[in-house]
Amino acid sequence: MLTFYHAPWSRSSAIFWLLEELGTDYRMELVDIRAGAPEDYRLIQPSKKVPAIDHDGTIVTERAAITIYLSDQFPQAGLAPPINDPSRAAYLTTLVYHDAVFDPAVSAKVHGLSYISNDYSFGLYDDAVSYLERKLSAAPFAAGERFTAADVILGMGINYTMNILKGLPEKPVFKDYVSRVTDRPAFKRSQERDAELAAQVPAFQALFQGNTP
Ligand SMILES: N[C@@H](CCC(=O)N[C@@H](CS)C(=O)NCC(=O)O)C(=O)O
Repeated sequence: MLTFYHAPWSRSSAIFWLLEELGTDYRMELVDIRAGAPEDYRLIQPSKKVPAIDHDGTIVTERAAITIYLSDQFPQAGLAPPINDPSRAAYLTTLVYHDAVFDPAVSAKVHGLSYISNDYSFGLYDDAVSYLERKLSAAPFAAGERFTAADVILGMGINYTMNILKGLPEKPVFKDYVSRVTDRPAFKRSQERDAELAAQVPAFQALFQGNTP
């Protein structure tokens, strides 16, 4: 049994997309992070955040770890380069880079944090933007020539940061990448369902008044 702890329109939406790509059966457990997750959820996720998964009693937290774990558990989906494949290095690097560097650097930027690179492990926002621009100009996907689970995480991150948060310049290379990786049935399916789930969340209901998806 695979249980997915999720809150719509949150960082766990990337794992929702991943699960749809994998095509495996799972049970979704909604966590109302906007109202505050119950204290006992800390036994699943120590910071009471989503996503988390429970796979036959094995709990995995953190998007990068969940992505690596699930893509290796369900290799038939072909979303993870095998251990000896040269593209595995870029695959793993992208997953961890997205969560440990890009995501916090963007948060620091949008919250106006002023700092020097050496003070924070994630370094500078401008360096992250330049790196991703170079990387995605050199190859169409995060790990090279084909779509992998790393594109679920990076694609969701760039899409959200550029199009919703407005925290990333709308460079053609980013726009083309987002178009390439989101033009997939699993992305569209998970996004449609996520909007339906968001409409049930009291914190979002004002947004939906007269405009229910
Ligand atoms: N490092 C975590 C971050 C997850 C995260 O930030 N989740 C947010 C939703 S966007 C959350 O659950 N926040 C609820 C809270 O902090 O109470 C990961 O990558 O999985």
